[in-house]
Amino acid sequence: MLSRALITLALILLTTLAVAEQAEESVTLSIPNMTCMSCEMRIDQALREVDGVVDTQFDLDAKTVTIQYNPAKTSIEALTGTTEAIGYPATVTAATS
Ligand SMILES: [Cu+2]
Repeated sequence: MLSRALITLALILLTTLAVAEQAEESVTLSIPNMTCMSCEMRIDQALREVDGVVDTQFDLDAKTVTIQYNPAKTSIEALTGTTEAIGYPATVTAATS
């Protein structure tokens, strides 16, 4: 039956899209130049302007930020590039998918 095959295909497609939509990854960046609250705010603002960034959690004492992002829209390279562009070079300390 053609219609049954089409429905099956549509379901597979929808499931794939739903999974892709929800897939989030997280990366923790070490940012040695981040020394105070205004550094943190500057970096947070820049990161949140990146399409695909879902959330950020800063640890000022550890000088790290953990970023939840959608890997379909952005990448670790784009995120470190963003912080570096405003004067805060970053290195990856942990990444999960
Ligand atoms: Cu500062």
